[in-house]
Amino acid sequence: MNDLGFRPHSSHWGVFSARYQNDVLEVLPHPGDPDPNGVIDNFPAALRHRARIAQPMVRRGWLENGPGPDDRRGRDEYVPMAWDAVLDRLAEELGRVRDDFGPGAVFGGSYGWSSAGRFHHAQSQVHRFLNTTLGGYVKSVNSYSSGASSVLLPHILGGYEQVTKRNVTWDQMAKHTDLVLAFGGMALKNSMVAGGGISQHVERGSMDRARQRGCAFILVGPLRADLPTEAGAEWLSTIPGTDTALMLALIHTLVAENLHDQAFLARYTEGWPVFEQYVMGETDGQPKTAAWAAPIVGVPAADIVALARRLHGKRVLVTVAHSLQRAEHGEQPVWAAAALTAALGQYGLPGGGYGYALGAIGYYGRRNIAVPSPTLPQGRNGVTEFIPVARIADMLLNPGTTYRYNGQTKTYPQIKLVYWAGGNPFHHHQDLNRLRQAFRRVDTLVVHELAWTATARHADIVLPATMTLERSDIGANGNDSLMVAMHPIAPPFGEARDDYDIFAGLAHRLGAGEPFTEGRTTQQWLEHLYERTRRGLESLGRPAPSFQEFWDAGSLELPMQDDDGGHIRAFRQDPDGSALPTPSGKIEIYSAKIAGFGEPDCPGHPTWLPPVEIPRAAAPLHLIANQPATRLHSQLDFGGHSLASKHRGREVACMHPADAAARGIADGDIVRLFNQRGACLAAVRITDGIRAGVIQLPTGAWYDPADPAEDNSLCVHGNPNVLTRDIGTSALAQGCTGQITTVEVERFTGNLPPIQAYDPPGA
Ligand code: PGD
Repeated sequence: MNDLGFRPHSSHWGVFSARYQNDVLEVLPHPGDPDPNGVIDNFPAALRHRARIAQPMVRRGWLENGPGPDDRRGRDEYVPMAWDAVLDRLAEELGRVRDDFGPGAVFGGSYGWSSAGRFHHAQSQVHRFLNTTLGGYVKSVNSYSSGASSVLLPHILGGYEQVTKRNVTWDQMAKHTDLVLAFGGMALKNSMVAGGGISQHVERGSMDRARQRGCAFILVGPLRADLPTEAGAEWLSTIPGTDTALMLALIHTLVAENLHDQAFLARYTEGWPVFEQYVMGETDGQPKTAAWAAPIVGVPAADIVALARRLHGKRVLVTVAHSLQRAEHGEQPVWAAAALTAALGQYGLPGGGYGYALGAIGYYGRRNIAVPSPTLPQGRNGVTEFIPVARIADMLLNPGTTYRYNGQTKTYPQIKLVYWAGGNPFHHHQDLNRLRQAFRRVDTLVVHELAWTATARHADIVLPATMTLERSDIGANGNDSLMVAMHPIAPPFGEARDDYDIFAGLAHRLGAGEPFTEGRTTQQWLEHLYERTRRGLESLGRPAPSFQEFWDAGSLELPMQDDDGGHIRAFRQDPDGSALPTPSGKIEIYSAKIAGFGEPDCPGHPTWLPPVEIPRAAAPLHLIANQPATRLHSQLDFGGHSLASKHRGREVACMHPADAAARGIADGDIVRLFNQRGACLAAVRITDGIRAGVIQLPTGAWYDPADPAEDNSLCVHGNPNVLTRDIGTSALAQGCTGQITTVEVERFTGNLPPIQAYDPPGA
């Protein structure tokens, strides 16, 4: 605590300190942060907002009729219940499902970012609880962030964590790179966030340093704001979802003009000749020339040829944003960029190579800490069944049916009970009207939440969780040197309890109190988790303060590993001794393994596969549904910083002047975006920073159906996931495809419906 009563705390969007006095919360960014994230300003208004959940609530239909599929989810009333009564009732229901159907009937995937503390990380708490009390649960694998790349990269380059977290750093870029070719850019709103908290936002400064040294940045994509002004980028405005075609054409030009690094390709890659035949048109009769790509990508052929020539002979860093792979055939741009980087021979050079997802999140492009950080052990899951995370609605709607994933044929399990804490599927999933139907199929949906999100409004049992500011924790991520003693800032809201205490209460009722808690209070857990780090420091001969010393100091500076370029640099230096962990030990431009899976939507080498959903008469515009700048996902959408970015209470969509004029839309108008799946309202900002034919609406505005009783009701607030399509990236990875869809837009002239998303049900 400082002299003014500010205590240290941390969030995914930055380390800060805060003071709560006389019902007023004040926050201050970490003094060592060169570029603090304004998202911390969501806290003051959010802490005691009416959207917070004050007491346990049970859906009336579930209370009256007991567990079972129910169409009233999402439009029913809620009945308050005392903690003891609700925990008794829930323990009984968990026992029923476990005894009658086994833990394989419980879905505990519970995806979501929850909050930054490593102990109260809600997803880890759910998993530990289900493992220790029920013997396991059906889990989910991969993430909504990187569904396609996390499956593809291990086949072609090595472990996902190695490729993203131990590779080219910002520091290397600032010192060595001549040209950054950024597919999808590196938007600061994304790198401002890092799971577990971050004390220094270095990305803007690093790009500034690189540019001042003479490094050129080329942004490829439909949105100019995807690189900060500090990068001074040239903008190659392209049609969404066409990067693979552009990459193939760049490779074609390099090969046709003999500018590709043949020695590198021969020594370090597997299967280049097969791929080259495809690029040159020898296998399918279509050379992937710049003239071929030009109409697909929406860029003149001469510009593509000029760009390819410009890449030759320079220290080039190729980056690919997560967003490119959060789309149909999302594996292809990730793989094609790997091939382009190989053709340039740049892997493993300081500041050169393939920075997959650099800038997508705050912990990429940094050094790694040299000691273990605190993590909550999750116990053993006795259920082996899993789904790729974005297949949740498919699983609930189609139990017993088969699907393909990473070379396997799998069967969706029959789920009776879904347990969710720390995530908001009505934010993160696609085709929300379909998701609504899916959640109606289960017997029981349990949600722990701090606020009345749409997910909470569809649950049968809603348990109020404390917000991070209301509890003690440790903030840490493996790529930031500051570990933070997160002191409690304010008392819990209403009757809210920590997720840990809720689970401990349930575990005791289910006869598994000791295995779950191991007899520890929260503070004893923190001390226990801290011990790993302390011992790591001791073994390095570093000062290793006791837990109490760390807690009193408020933070601890941890040692970092060297910036050594990771396994790709080692591979370049010694391709035999430090072979890549791929089947051939090399960069797989052609993968016999993937080819052997026989998936038409993910062949054995990077391939241009036109998307199924393209603009057409009924939906002529591409919609980019990307990450928001004023909040993390849907978290604290009711906070001051997030609300200030809305217009007339609606989320703001960006439109090109030509598209707006063609529809009689003016800046500030309210519009209706619609397609065959749903419709939502948004306010419009007209800008030439977006490509014509594209509209952009960020995610995170809380789903707010005009009439919750009606199916497919208009979302009056601007949640783009009522419009997005719920299909996997391909049969290889089955990743989320929420980034790109197609819509029509019209001016909304009716009476503007009120925003009700933040009002507690029945208020
Ligand atoms: P959040 O809004 O962060 O979204 O999806 P995710 O579900 O993670 O949800 C976290 C929830 O946890 C919030 O409701 C918050 O209140 C709650 N919470 C916070 N702390 C606690 C706690 O301590 N206890 C409990 N019980 N709850 C807590 C994010 C997902 O969305 C991601 S990662 C990506 S990358 C995807 N991006 C896109 C996209 O680009 N485009 C589309 N169309 N859709 C996407 N969805 C995905």
